[in-house]
Amino acid sequence: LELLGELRDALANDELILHYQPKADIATGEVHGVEALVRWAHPRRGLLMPSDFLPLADHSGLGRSLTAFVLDRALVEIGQRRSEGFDLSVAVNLSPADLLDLGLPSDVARTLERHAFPASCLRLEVSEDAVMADPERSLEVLRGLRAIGVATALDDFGSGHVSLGHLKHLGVDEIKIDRSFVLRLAEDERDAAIVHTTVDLGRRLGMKVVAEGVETVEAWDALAVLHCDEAQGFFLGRPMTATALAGWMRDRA
Ligand code: G
Ligand code: G
Ligand code: MN
Ligand code: NA
Repeated sequence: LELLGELRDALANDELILHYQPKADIATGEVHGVEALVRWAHPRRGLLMPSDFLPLADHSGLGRSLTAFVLDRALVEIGQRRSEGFDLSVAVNLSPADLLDLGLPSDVARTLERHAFPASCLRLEVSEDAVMADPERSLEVLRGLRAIGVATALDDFGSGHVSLGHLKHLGVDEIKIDRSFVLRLAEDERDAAIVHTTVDLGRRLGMKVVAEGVETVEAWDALAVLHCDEAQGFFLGRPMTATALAGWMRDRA
């Protein structure tokens, strides 16, 4: 409860910061995208991770404000990287409340316009369980996002309750395979079977497939054999500040 009051203040006092984790094309090794991940630089408790405060935000009606903050900040910081010549798109995670709000697409469109940030360089990630809270309305919101030119991704795929029937109708542009299937991909044939099938499913449905939680060269190589499109994980890079990202991109070039 104390933390809830502090979280409201944190949004106002600029205590929330973003780290960015790179995502690479597996076939070429090129990095053209990052995912924005929120942290709370708490004045007394230190750096808090999303699991420390997102549930609180979601259960106390702060989900929409949090997303608005993260989207705004991400477009500013990645907009700076883009103006320095880095060809980057950014993925922002939506809160469950965003998917219940039919006004989200017009809010996002206004924010893009305000920052002169191309809609095609923004991707919005939704979790399976946020979608399942109200699949019909989520579908409508996702449709609205596509209509303004923003791509969508289904996060943590395989770990929640989205059925293949829902996947078929959602029309997301990208599936992110949950890291629980990727961490031991090179050692566990069952994980390999699941990843292989998901890559195939995504391709047949016209969706890009991204593996998250790629920690080792073995996992990376296995994903290359399976023709997975993109990889995200500690093997490629840890989440880092926007400033560190500029240096990281320069070092890779
Ligand atoms: O950074 P970390 O791995 O701890 O993130 C854990 C979870 O928090 C991830 O599932 C991610 O999707 C979620 N998350 C991270 N940043 C944001 C954010 O800005 N908004 C929302 N709604 N979720 C986020
Ligand atoms: O949206 P999502 O929940 O997937 O957010 C990614 C989260 O996963 C972040 O909190 C990030 O720190 C974490 N993460 C990113 N890469 C790896 C990885 O390679 N291994 C593990 N265990 N966690 C990762
Ligand atoms: Mn995500
Ligand atoms: Na994820």
